[in-house]
Amino acid sequence: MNSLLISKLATDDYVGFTFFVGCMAMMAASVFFFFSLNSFDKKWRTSILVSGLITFIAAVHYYYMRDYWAENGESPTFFRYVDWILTVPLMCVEFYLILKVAGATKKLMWTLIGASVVMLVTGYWGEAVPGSNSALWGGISGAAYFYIVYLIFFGEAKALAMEAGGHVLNAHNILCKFVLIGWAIYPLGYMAGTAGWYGAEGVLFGMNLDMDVIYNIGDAINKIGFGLVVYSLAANSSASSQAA
Ligand SMILES: *C/C=C(C)/C=C/C=C(C)/C=C/C1=C(C)CCCC1(C)C
Repeated sequence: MNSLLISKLATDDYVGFTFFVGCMAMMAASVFFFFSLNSFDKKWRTSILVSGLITFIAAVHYYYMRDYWAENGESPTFFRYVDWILTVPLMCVEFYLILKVAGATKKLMWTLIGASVVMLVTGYWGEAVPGSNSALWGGISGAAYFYIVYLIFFGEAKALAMEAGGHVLNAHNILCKFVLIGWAIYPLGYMAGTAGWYGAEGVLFGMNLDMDVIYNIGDAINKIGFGLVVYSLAANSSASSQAA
């Protein structure tokens, strides 16, 4: 095989299509975040930089995943989880960074990161290791996911957001919804891609949805959307501090 040549993409290859478009969207978002860096107050620059790093890391992984899919016609599970194990903890860092104004501790940041690593490692086990009990590992992963939801909706992170108030509270609340609704897309992809759920593998609730299409849609919504919430927080807050 000549890997320098672009593989043919069949017109009904939705998976290949979403890998391709996902790659472009992640690249465009990264350029957007990086170039906007200097237009905001200094205190927001790290947050915007992290938004750009999240989409940039995803862009590079999508470049490889697109290729992997085109060459092998199978799910690039390994690259997928390497992408997530880098980008999801960065999203946890994002919560910490915006709550720092209210005194968020590194301990909170590491607790969120720890829970996200448990969520992803157990998910990988259930998805990638042959003969593993996908439902059991998915359940453990789901527990870690709900722990994250708890911390940001009701726990320490929420208390800090309330203390910060204003634009920060507003942004925190929107990010919480991304985690509750946007991140819930992933367990659906997992169920569609592993055996033993509400149908045969590849079929979920009677719909024939491919796991990778679901994951790719989730990534576009969550990685770019998350970054845009932080972007508008920086824009709103920089604007009101200039007016003051
Ligand atoms: C940019 C990538 C993101 C935001 C990825 C998030 C991934 C998840 C929230 C995955 C969650 C899972 C479960 C809650 C249970 C089944 C296994 C996973 C790993 C798909």
